[in-house]
Amino acid sequence: MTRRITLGAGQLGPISKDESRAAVVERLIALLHQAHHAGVDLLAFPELALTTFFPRWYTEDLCGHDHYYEKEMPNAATQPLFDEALRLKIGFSLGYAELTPDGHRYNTTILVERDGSIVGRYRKVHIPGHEEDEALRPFQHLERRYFEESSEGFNVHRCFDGIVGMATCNDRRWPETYREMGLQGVEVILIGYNTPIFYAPDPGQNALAGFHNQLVMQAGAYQNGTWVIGVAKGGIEEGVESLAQSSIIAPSGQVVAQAVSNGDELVSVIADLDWCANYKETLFNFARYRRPEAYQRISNQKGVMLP
Ligand code: CDT
Repeated sequence: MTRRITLGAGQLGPISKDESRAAVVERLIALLHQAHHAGVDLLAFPELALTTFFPRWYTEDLCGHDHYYEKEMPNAATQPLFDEALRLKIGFSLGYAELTPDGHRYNTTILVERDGSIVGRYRKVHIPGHEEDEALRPFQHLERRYFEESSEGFNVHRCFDGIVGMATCNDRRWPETYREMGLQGVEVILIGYNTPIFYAPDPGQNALAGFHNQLVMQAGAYQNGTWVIGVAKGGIEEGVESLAQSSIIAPSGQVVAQAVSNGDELVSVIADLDWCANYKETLFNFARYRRPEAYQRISNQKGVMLP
């Protein structure tokens, strides 16, 4: 018996500043319908999937962007997405800006099972960019102004007949992200991203944006024997070009499906979750071969100590 499920990446093209939540939810539902035709069980949507990527603009007052945050989930605007997913029996992950009742701001993703129950919530751990306006940049990346780092870590969830975890955008560049979940036996990692191709601190990296995207997710999948779905909001949004290249990656590290456009597009693949064991029980049998006692113990420190 193999545990086969169909995984999907619901890539989004740009969302303009003026686009309403209702219009975006319609686009998400259109992707759900395509997913239904492809037999998808679990569909991943991107980071901040309900709005434009607002951290590209500075507001003096932190609350200046409050209209981009969700105060509850589901809410009136997103309920039609939840209803349609339940009707079609498709589970999904959805990234959005969360403003908690006690005033905390997180870059959050929730995981919803096919029966409509919310089975997991992830708040982004690695928050990139900067806190203050850097006027010399052609556009800002103020995630560190608008989101707190979560201390909830990388948890996994038993659902979809397997073990599922989440990460968000910049998290995918850090090996700890995958390993934290790998150590909990993860079999599918869902990663939404918004990645501007122009990187102001070192534009020399621009041409490598696609390579680095693949490099980190393929390595994370292989080194932990897990499926990875990387799903983008791509295309030119409010004048800023973001990487598309949504992909589904097998536990072998191979890209088995990839978007061909930088707009709204479904990518899907039939995935055997039992294939994870081929890697988890051989080369990456952690219990047998991993040697934590031989590694420098830096994981609980804020900075890395160099010799
Ligand atoms: N959204 C997000 O995390 N994007 C970052 C951009 C880094 S440049 C400040 C990423 O790692 O793709």
